[in-house]
Amino acid sequence: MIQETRQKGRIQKGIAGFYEVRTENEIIYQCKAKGIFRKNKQVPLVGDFVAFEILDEKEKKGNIVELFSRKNELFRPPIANVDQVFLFSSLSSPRTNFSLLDRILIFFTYQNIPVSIIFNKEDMVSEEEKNKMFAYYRNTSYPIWGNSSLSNENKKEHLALLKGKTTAFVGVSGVGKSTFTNRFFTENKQETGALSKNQRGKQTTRHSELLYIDQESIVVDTPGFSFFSFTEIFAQDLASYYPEYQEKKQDCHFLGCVHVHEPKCKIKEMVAQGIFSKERYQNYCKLYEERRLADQMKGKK
Ligand SMILES: Nc1nc2c(ncn2[C@@H]2O[C@H](COP(=O)(O)OP(=O)(O)O)[C@@H](O)[C@H]2O)c(=O)[nH]1
Ligand SMILES: [Mg+2]
Ligand SMILES: [Zn+2]
Repeated sequence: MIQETRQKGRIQKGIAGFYEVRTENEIIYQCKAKGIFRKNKQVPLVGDFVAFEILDEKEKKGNIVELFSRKNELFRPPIANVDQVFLFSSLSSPRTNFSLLDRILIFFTYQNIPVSIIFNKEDMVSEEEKNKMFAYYRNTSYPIWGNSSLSNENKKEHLALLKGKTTAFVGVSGVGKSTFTNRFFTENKQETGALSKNQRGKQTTRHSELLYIDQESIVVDTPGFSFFSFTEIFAQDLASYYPEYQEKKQDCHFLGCVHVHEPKCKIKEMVAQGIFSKERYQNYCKLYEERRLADQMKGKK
């Protein structure tokens, strides 16, 4: 007799059309997604909350029949329902690319996903160098801290920050995301190590999966990326995704000030006073110009 029982769960892993769905009781079912999703152009993502029908209870096989609405989705890597992002960068090898880091920050700020910045490999630099790097984000509202994934220092504090949330670890390759992740697990370790120069002979494609510290505290170690672009954000709106500029813009003389060429601009004043980082501001101006040209191109089409 075929018994169809509906259950709820969350996709923790997806490989080649199969999805591992985990229930609240921590039971894992191997599921397929029926054709209805293809018709609706919906693709189930890791992190999705779903309903599925049990096809075979003994073999733990099922069919996903419904995707519940998403709080958010990341595209690179594709994950749904992220509560926060830990954005990793390293103080040394590879040294932080601030312009790239800003782009990533803008994207998550745009998506309304809280981001903390972790400067890893602090064991490799002097206190002075570290402070210089930290100064780039002075007086922004992003939580930011230094770390060495090689030590277990502050692990308790990190666990407290991860508690009850789904956290994605994001950042370019080689900054220590997987090493950091492995501190919280005794099994199912993530592969770590620097990429070879030509990237041959190394498995570089990995699937993101939900890793459960406990039933409510979940981390996602993501493969690195080195390029980040966004097309939805207009030049005019760019400064809205710099929290410290956004907070002060009402003190600019002109309404709709974008803090580039306008006189009596509060942001420029604060940069000149050294309250905000000059480098971050210069990178903002470059990005503004890049977006402005892109908007112009779009307008001409
Ligand atoms: N010195 C130092 N090396 C680290 C630290 N974290 C990771 N590494 C090393 O950096 C390399 C890349 O680490 P990995 O975790 O694979 O980076 P991922 O690509 O971001 O996942 C490995 O050789 C790690 O041992 C750290 O805090 N300090
Ligand atoms: Mg890794
Ligand atoms: Zn301004």
